[in-house]
Amino acid sequence: MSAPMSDPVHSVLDQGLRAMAGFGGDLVAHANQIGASLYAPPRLVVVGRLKAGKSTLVNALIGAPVAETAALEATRVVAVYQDGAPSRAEVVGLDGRRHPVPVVLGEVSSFPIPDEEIAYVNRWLPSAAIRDLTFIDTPGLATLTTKNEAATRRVLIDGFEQTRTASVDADAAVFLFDSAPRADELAFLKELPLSPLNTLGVLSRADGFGEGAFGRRDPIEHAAHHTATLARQLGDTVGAVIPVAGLLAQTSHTGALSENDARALASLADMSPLDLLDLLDDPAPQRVSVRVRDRLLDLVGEYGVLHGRHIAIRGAAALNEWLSRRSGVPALYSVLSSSLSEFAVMNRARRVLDKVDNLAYTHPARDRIREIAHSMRRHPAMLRVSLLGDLQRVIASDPQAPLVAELRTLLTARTSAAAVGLPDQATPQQVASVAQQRLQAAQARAVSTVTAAEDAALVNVISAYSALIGAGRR
Ligand SMILES: Nc1nc2c(ncn2[C@@H]2O[C@H](COP(=O)(O)OP(=O)(O)OP(=O)(O)O)[C@@H](O)[C@H]2O)c(=O)[nH]1
Ligand SMILES: [Mg+2]
Repeated sequence: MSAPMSDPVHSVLDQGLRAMAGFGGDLVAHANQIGASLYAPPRLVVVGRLKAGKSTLVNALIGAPVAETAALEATRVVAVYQDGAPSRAEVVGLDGRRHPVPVVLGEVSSFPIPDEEIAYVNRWLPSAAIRDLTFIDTPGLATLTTKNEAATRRVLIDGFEQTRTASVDADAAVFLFDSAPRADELAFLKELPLSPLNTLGVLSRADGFGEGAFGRRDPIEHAAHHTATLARQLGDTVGAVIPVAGLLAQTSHTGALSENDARALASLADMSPLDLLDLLDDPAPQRVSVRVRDRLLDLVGEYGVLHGRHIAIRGAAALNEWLSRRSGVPALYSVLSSSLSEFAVMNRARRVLDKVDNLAYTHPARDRIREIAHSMRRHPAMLRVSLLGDLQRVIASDPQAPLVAELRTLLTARTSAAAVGLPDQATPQQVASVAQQRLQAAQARAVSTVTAAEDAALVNVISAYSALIGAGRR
């Protein structure tokens, strides 16, 4: 294990694991193994309907064309992309066994075991883009190809409870919709063992939203407008919804676009939109060859052709910059690296604690391990980690419970004042006084709660208000 981190949550867990290793014997190996997940980057899984644009988005985020996105080729297995050299891959079987897979010219060749026996594929490649966050691409959820859906379910949901080795241990999720979410997708979202603060909605293929590129409204603006409605509908499953055109970002971020492409696109700049629309459908176009036209469509889609041709006059670099900005991926990235990462890190802390608990069930030194788990949990720095777990469990048992809003406020507030619903300029005494009222209300509710999840959550909510009262007195 490396030196303790400055982050208080990490320090608490690190010290606990060191104490556990101090008992010697096989506990050294256990502590190291659990510690490895503490120091690895949090894991973000990309899920959604078949062909929603998941692999395209993963490529755009990684900045390399590593995930399969061919129009006819669906993603068949769960793939975990992490930073590491040399570029290599291994298949993890449902039985937990690992098999190395040859990577030739950046491509993973065939798998040594049948798809049905694969839990996921680990893929390492040297890339700064995945240093702080590991990305997981998944087969699409669909009614037609239930085989693909089964592969995703067993590592995210079923795997979680039954065979823990087959779980990819996601800490956060990006859920892609390319239109209104379907009932089965919403059901899947609810089953994910993650809180809404760890889940981000993406309205994908935004460049084709509504009537598409040649419609009356700009599809990306239209999609942005629609995300507000979606965010309201999905409030108890996702924290926010962002419109994204992954294809535009994939082309820009992977360096797929050449100066020749920009020139070809610029040569269409003087056409009227109607003539351009004809050219896109024409089996024998005049201005450019079929091959060039189809390549442009593959690279930037109809939207990129229609609007990018004027930018392309300034060259490939300007076009790249425009594509990236228009794609919405930089905006997505900033959410990923701020709030979503923060909750992902907290979720991972919770997984570390769960692993210590599990060990206490099976190990002969169970009492000492349990004592360590207790002392880790009791540390004030761990309160937010507990509250995040409470949020997920309370929503799972009753999404309408009043505690949901209270937990969310406590978890997302940036100041003590905001944590009790006061404006930021409130004095510490005012904060303490409202916290006192909330504390009493929580104590009164603790007598009459409906579910075990609420019972457990109220204990932590009461601790949170007590801490706010204590801070106000100081
Ligand atoms: N116009 C446009 N096309 C996109 C976008 N994202 C993906 N596509 C296209 O949609 C098709 C499917 O994209 P993928 O990224 O493979 O979708 P997926 O969700 O990974 O699909 P499965 O793995 O089969 O479930 C490809 O032909 C992509 O080029 C987008 O933002 N805009
Ligand atoms: Mg895919």
